[in-house]
Amino acid sequence: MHEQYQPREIEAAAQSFWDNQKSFEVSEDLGKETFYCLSMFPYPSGKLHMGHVRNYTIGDVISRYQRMLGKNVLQPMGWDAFGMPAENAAMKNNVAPAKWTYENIAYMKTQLRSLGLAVDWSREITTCKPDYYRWEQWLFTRLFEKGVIYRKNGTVNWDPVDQTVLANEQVIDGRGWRSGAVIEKREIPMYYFKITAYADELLEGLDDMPGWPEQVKTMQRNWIGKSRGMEVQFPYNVDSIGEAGTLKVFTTRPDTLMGATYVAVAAEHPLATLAAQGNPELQAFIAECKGGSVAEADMATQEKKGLPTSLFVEHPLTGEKLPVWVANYVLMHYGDGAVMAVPAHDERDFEFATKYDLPIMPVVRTSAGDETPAPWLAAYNEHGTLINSGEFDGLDFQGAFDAIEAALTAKGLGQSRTQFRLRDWGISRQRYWGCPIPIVHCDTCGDVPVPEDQLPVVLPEDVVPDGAGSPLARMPAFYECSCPKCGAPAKRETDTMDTFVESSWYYARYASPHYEGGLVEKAAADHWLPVDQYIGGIEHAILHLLYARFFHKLMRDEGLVSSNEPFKNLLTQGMVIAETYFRTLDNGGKDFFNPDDVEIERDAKAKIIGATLKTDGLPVEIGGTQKMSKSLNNGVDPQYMIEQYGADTCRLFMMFASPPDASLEWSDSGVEGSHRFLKRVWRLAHTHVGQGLPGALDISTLNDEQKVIRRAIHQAIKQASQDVGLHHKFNTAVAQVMTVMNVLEKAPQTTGQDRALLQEGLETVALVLAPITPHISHELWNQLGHAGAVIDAPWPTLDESALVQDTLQLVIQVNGKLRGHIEMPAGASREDIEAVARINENVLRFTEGLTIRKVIVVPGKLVNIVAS
Ligand code: ANZ
Ligand code: ZN
Repeated sequence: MHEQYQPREIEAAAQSFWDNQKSFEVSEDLGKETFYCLSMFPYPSGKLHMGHVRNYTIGDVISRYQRMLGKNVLQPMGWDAFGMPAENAAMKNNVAPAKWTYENIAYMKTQLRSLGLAVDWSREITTCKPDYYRWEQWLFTRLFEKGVIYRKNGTVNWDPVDQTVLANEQVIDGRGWRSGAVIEKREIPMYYFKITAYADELLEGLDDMPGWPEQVKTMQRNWIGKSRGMEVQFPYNVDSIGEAGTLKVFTTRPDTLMGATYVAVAAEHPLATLAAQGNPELQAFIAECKGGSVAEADMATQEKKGLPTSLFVEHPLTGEKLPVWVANYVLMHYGDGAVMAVPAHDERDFEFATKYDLPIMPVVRTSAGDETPAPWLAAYNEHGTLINSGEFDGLDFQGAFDAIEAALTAKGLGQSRTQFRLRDWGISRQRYWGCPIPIVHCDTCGDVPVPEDQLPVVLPEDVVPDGAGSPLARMPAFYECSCPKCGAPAKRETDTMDTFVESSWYYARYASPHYEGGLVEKAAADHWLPVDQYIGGIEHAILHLLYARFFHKLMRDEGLVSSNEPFKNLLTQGMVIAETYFRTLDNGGKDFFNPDDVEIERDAKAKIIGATLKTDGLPVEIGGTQKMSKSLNNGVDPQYMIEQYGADTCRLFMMFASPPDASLEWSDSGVEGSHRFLKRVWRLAHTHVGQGLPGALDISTLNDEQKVIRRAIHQAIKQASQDVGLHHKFNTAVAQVMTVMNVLEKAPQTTGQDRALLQEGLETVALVLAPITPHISHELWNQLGHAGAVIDAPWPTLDESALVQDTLQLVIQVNGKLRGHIEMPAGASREDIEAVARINENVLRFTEGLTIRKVIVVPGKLVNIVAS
């Protein structure tokens, strides 16, 4: 054993041992309990960042721990390899996205390997390869035939200069990111997954998922957004053109119907189109609304604007005439694209009515008892007793809901309805680097799914996109084909799928990654699924996790998997954060400096109070800790850390600095501290091993001091088992190991028993650390005399008897003041304790001349003698 801790050698040796032994390749072992541990697979962006390192370390610690419990653990890894960054890089560097992606994968794989992950690399998946996306296309054709996927027009951002569709994030302040052109909305045919058909199941399933964080479930519930309400119809009659009909609106507050003072429709609403005929001002406004971004977040925050039409509708109960407005805050794709506006009780309507001087009519009594309308300062949106509502006055929310529903139903002008916020999932992307949609358009047969024996539709890999439209749409070699049904010349679909599709089912493919007979091999899928532990960032709380849950149900309904949900337990790891430093530029922008280039000054409490740039010595502003990112220039390169200190130090620091779900603040001194600790462990083991391994420990003949040491060892096992097994609190488990190390370093080493006890202590340290710092544990375990590898050793077992304390130390107080200690057998009675305390020499001294009035005994803790 080397005297020095040399992580580079130890880590290389351990890793090649695992590789040679194929230690982490697993198969369906029916004799063992399975554990499927999955970390969200990375996008191959170029190199690992600290967020990856944290994510994969957490997953690895859990995997290795579960293996030590005797389970058959599957931990796979792969690449979420389609997507826009590859196209952007391609345009910048004039290199094909495929080449760029495969090179990144190769490099990032060596990085991941250097972390020493217990990954079954034989199951590696790369989503941009035909052997993967072939099954995505296969599923697509099945779902298309079933009607779960359908085609309809969808709205996209259209860049009129580049002649291309842009993603929401490519539209900046309403303009194309490359061309700077004002973006238009365009309707084009797209494919949709009917996720709304599963809305109820996706919502209700959440009630039965105790292994998911509450916060994530709440986010999903809100996203699905089930609202119970009513559809209300407002009759109209446009004399000028002889058109009559009803305007349908969706409302969650039918109780406020008598307070509706106008109705508003979206710019795309047919009534808006009708009203705009011969009204150039309205036409211009509608065109303006149709421009801009389609992102809903922008719609919610933009200034409310509208124009009146010359149209009126009739109130369904009173017959009163209400004006029809076109308003930018009404969304065409929610509800019915129209609202009944109740300014007194809805914030958006209130803001709009105030701006355009429309009447405000309160119909719900506020908690302050207000019944009079103006001048209100805000809408009152709570439920309450109805006022100003004629026959409905005095009713509460539910009473009004029912009564108004009855009144509307009687007239055929309304009925209750449940509405979801969730919309069908449009998956068509007019991009190159994605999975081709397996459809052929035939003039006679329409949209024909590509037959199974003609799959996959292979994406050509040698294309360099130029940013102007989809390159596939300009490649006859790709799109020219014959109709699978009638054989006539036909055109292949040139859109590709949203990359969220690939990540919606990859976890299932890992069960049988090389299977060629189908998307999954049923037996393998049933063996491994559902995933026992899924780990990833909170940023995926909504879309990815919802789509994956949806896909699981689609696969279930295709008979591919047997479970209802894909991920039993979910751990959302916190962010990796670091200090930021910047200077404000003349144009108001910020110039960020890497923390490495900044000299900092701290106060006595280690709070940063000043910072200067190393190069010029001048002050920089302190921006506080924020998520590590390129734009804030506060990233730390994992590669550098691994080269400098070794993977074990990085892993230990990450696990020790905070629990996995909290944010982790990067600290160079924390990394150094972790490194020093591993050196201490090494040093103690080196000294111990150097003296030859001791004989067996005889626990029946331990002296008191040895018992205390052994208690510390087993206390740590107990605590660490709970921390890791029940709560994933690796940080406190590491703290336990540190406590044991303090004890072991001071333990006497005179007798054989002393040395045998240190052996037990060091073995415990190696085992408890094994999931966290697997390389050093691998080496220590062998050095401590074990022939087998530590990965095959079981998690240490607690010896309860070691925790039993024969004697306990009690504090002695006289009148509440500490006056000494006594040792008592653990099972001593109150009477015995009191008797011994009374004759203690300090007690005698401090009670001299006084009368003992009372003796308070807290067994195991203290004796307080009250004397006066
Ligand atoms: C009248 C009313 C009175 C409303 C009131 C609210 C409060 P959720 O809960 O999200 O489902 N709404 C309906 N369709 C809309 C659309 N296409 N664009 C914008 N807003 C729309 O919201 C339902 C409420 O959102 C509906 O209830 C409607 O306003 C509005 F005191 O109707 B409410
Ligand atoms: Zn045909």
